[in-house]
Amino acid sequence: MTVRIAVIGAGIMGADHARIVAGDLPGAVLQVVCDPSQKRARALAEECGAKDVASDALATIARSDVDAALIASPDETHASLTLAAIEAGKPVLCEKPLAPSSADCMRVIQAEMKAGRLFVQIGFMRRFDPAYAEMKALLSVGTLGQAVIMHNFHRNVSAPANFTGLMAITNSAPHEFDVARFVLDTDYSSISAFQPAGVDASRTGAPVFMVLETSGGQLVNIEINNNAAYGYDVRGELVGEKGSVFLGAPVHSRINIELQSLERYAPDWRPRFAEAYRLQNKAWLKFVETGVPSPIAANAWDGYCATLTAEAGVKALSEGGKVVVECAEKPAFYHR
Ligand code: ISE
Repeated sequence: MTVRIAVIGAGIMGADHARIVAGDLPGAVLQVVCDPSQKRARALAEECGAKDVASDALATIARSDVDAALIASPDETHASLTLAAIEAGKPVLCEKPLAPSSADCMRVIQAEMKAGRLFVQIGFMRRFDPAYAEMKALLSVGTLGQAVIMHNFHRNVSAPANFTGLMAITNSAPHEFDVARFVLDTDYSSISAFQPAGVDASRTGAPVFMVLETSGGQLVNIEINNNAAYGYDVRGELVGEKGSVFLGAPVHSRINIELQSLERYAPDWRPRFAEAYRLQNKAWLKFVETGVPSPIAANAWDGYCATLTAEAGVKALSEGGKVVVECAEKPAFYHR
């Protein structure tokens, strides 16, 4: 059975997912591209060969010719559209974050538990990145010994005009909040957040530096710099008692020119994590087909944990000092 997918949102991520569904997801068909801008929806639908276009997200999710929804609309719409998909009995891949507030994440969790089965996968695609997968594997087989510290750098070329200073924590850092939890297989106990004194904190994309403690006794540090200028650069190093492992980035060529040798940085996250997005979407399609979620994919509980940590990080930055990350008790429903 071909899975008929509706992509909700034709912005930067919706367009990327539509291209993956249309061109690199055997077993699926791009049934509908939905966006309030019909011009944008039509352009993407024509590019990808979608069967139809629409402007009403809720009506699209309810359509009888839509089997599953991929939500890539603005962050503040994610929770309500995910709830609609659960209500319609349709599996959903919801781009991060699940919701800007942990309370709205909890509404999704309660709806999914009431429905009695898992419907939701969250778009924390780094879990599928081969480098993070190798990092986690080396830790789990004991090569590194006990993990002690995880370093994370996350640099964008420049922040979009609508990016507020706090979105470094609420929009960008959730990737690290989730992937460090995933690699270390732990939760956070506290977070501290800082900004360089010499930087205008109100400036879009001002750097933020965070230090988190985990319930497993590790330290996780995260640098977010959304105006790094030189390239899209995500780095990491997992340090254990016996060794460490650096996060590698896919390099397809090295250029020798004018007495120099260089590698190019990606301009943004889409080419840097191209393989991760494709592996994530393939895992989601298998979830849609079988009802069995991928053991590594992020679910609604993971989405809640990332948003809760972001909320604590915003509090830590504004108040100073260490803020306790108080995660609710994980329901058995979400135990893998
Ligand atoms: C963006 O929303 C993403 O999800 C990217 O993966 C991340 O690198 C970027 O910082 C976010 O703004």
